[in-house]
Amino acid sequence: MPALVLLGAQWGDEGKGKATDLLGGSVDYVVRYQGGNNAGHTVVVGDQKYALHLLPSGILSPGCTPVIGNGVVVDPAVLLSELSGLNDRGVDTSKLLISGNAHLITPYNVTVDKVTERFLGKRKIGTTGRGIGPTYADKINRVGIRVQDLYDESILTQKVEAALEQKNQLLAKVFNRRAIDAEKIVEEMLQYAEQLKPYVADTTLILNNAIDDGKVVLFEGGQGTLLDVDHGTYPFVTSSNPTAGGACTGAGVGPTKISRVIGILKAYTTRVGAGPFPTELLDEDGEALRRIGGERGVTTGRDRRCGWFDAPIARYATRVNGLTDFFLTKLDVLTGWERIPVCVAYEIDGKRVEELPYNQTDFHHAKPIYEMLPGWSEDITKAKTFADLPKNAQGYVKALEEMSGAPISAIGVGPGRTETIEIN
Ligand code: 2SA
Ligand code: GDP
Ligand code: MG
Repeated sequence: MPALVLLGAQWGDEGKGKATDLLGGSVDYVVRYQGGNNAGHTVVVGDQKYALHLLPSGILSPGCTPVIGNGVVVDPAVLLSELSGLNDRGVDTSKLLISGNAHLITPYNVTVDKVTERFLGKRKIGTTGRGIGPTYADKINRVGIRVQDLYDESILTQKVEAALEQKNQLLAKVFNRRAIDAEKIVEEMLQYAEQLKPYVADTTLILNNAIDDGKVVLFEGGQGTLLDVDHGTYPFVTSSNPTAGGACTGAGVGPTKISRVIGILKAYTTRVGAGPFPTELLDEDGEALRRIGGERGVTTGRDRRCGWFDAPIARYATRVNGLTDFFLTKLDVLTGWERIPVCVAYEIDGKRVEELPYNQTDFHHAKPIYEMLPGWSEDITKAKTFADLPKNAQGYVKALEEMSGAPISAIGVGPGRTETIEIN
């Protein structure tokens, strides 16, 4: 098992942080390959709770080298404050590696993100406001600033000036904002250069050598499959590729090196931000899932929208990621419902549709077709094996496995490291 990917099978917040942390002990490198500090991963270790945004969850496993790959967008101020927060709590962060090719989120990217959302009003995406989309836009427009640029002041100045040329016109003419001063931005970015220097490395070379040496490398996705800019519910997506292919481009590792792709799948569904969500519940069941599941954004504190499990989404995730297996999380949250509805297909314009439609309008019109599964009332948080689960909980897991197209290899029954059932 030299290299494996762990990613979200739905709209993010499936419990990837906990799953990565769980594997951390047997993994040599944990690599973030996309996104930035829009991610929010909660990891509970004993009585300690950690909220990670930019750093890979592997930073909490002492034997593991955490890596920020080239596909990530890095806000240097956030990174340094996350590192010092962990250091204050006794976590050793000295092994961190950051790709010199990763792009930097600059203050003007954050400004553009916020003013664009305000400008869109009712049509807004509901971004996290962390500058993610505008930074990736600069990358694709070839006016991005990379980590390596911090070490050449003249290049950095030229690049910041080039990036601001168009933006300042846009800010003035469209958003009625004052121009941003390139010199001030360069000055601020240079402040971070020395502090980040010890971590900057050729991460692609290091990771490929590690895999060739038989080391175990885990690629940790942020967000989820349906937030993918290519395969998600566009335009209500993030601006990167959380799907499995993103691990290759976002870390510089070929697909032939990856032998396992784990999809993290919540036993129900949540989403943060705007966009279609067929099984969304706007009633007391939705409120109960939010309350019992603690469904609140780790980065922005926004309430997550909640709904029942959606099997076409899980099948879609299996297909576009080539999933080898699933970790099913938060099964404990469903304890207490007499009957649990599961969406098995959609009705679109009067027709039954089994698979997630590629057409945006169709997905907006999709009505869930539910199958009712019997619930359970016993506390399952102490279950250590599949056999410890009540019959109906076993039946729920088996039904989801059958509908989702890949085997379930672990089940989460609580937020703690040990509250997991592993299935061989
Ligand atoms: P952005 O900021 O450009 O990436 O926003 C675009 C869309 O992507 C969604 N998005 C997320 N959805 C779920 N979880 C995310 N991370 C945080 C968490 C979210 C939070 O773990 O709770 O705290 O609000 C995440 N990051 C981005 C976002 O809601 C937009 O729909
Ligand atoms: P991520 O973005 O995928 O890493 O997920 P988040 O950390 O944003 O959200 C998942 C939340 O569920 C966190 O608060 C976790 O501590 C919690 N969690 C993870 N697995 C389980 C589980 O099996 N049961 C319960 N009750 N909580 C879980
Ligand atoms: Mg999250």
